[in-house]
Amino acid sequence: MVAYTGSEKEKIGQPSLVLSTPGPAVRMIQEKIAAQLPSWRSRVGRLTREHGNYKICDVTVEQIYGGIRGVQIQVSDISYVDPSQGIRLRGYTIPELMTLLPKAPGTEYPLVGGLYYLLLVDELPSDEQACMVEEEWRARSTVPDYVYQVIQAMPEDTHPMTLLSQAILALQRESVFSREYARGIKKADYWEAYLEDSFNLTAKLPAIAAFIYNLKYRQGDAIPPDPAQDWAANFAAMIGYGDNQEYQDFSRLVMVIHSDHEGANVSAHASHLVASALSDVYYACSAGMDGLAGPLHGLANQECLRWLLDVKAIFPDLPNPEALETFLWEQINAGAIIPGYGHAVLRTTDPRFTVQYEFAKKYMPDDKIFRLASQVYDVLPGILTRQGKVKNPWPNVDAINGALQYHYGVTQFDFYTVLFGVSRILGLTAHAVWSRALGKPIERPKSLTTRLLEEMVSKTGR
Ligand code: HAX
Repeated sequence: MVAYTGSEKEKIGQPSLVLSTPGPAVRMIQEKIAAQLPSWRSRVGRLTREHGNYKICDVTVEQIYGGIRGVQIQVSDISYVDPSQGIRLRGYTIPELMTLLPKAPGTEYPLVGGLYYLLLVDELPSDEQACMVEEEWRARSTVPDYVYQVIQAMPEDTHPMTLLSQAILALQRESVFSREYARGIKKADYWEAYLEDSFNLTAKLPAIAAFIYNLKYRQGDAIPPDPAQDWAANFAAMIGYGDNQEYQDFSRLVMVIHSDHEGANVSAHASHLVASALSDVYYACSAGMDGLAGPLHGLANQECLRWLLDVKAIFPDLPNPEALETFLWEQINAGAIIPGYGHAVLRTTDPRFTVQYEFAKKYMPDDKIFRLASQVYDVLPGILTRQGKVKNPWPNVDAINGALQYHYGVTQFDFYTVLFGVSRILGLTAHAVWSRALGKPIERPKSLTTRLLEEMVSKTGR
């Protein structure tokens, strides 16, 4: 087995990969996945062999032109968005995860290493297993210097999401899978190399994101990692919150709730599509981040806070409910899209919104921005419902996240999607590992022309 042992301050041009044995957490996870694979492969094999012609749904012309909304085109056993209940990660709701995942020492908030174990292995980890993942991350967390140089070489006004995506792409040079593929590893073993790449990338991403933050907003004043901290708290420490237990807990919460949202949202699907060509985890995750950077997806996070601040500028003191309602109607009637509201799948308040809302009620009940976000939550769903256009009038995860970040002093809202991305890498990589483990083929649907569609519908006379 091949593993990346990490490297200290590598020079550009020097190879950084070395042969070694994987760390204990990777070995444990490999064994756990390998033990499950015969059963998974037989289940999938039986479905395709015995029920290959079973029809899941029809696709309408409206769906083809309408973003293939509602067409069931993916299988994700890692997470599922129930329209009326929200996300379940490996079957567990957000409140269940907050209770059941092993906790970081001295807090009621989970170790993200435990969540990653769950996503990969489909089993709740013990405290020891969660700590092993954290330890493996620590051991692999050194980022080669050339990645930082790529980030530094970019113009100052480059969006942080561009820097994040570029950094991931720059790391592609480290891919164990790409190197092993060139050497001719067997298809059945691809997933093990993907797992190696996934651990290396997820281990390094907090340091990369912190570097971007410090470069852009703290005059490049880097803060060294704190090896005593877990993955999420260490990230918080590296952007200046080493002494702030409350923000570290918020970081743990954020990293859990943003980690995955089933397989067909823009970032997950983009990443899956790219990996289906056997592009490695770095290529796939860089593509996923590019999708996350769109305002209708992860960038909504920053748009929400920008919008809340605009509203606050109009109502420097909190508006009374009637004034807010009038203002929101004006916005809606003028055709504005209110960021943080609506969802392509959900038909209820996003539980990822709720858990942050509860956190804010506990730790910052009097914060002005939070109270404004809260007032909007009281009024806007009713307005959107009465207007009757939006399929889901309820808030999604992004409606509130920025308000909390802002409260703690992370006021640079163009960074918010990066925070989302650091968490989402967990889901993207877990999907990639399992896609290779189950031998999923290259994804290649078929496109039509408008003329062909016109001919098809004219034949039916409808
Ligand atoms: N405010 C005002 N109008 C809205 C709206 C909102 N928040 N959300 C949807 N609409 C409008 C749409 O523009 C559409 O109008 P038209 O028919 O005139 O085009 C109509 O309502 C129907 O849209 P929909 O079917 O309910 O929504 P979609 O499935 O097409 O899109 C979106 C779902 C999330 C993209 C959409 O609700 C939106 O743009 N919301 C604001 C941006 C946002 O919060 N994005 C984050 C989503 C969560 C996420 O991925 N996070 O990463």
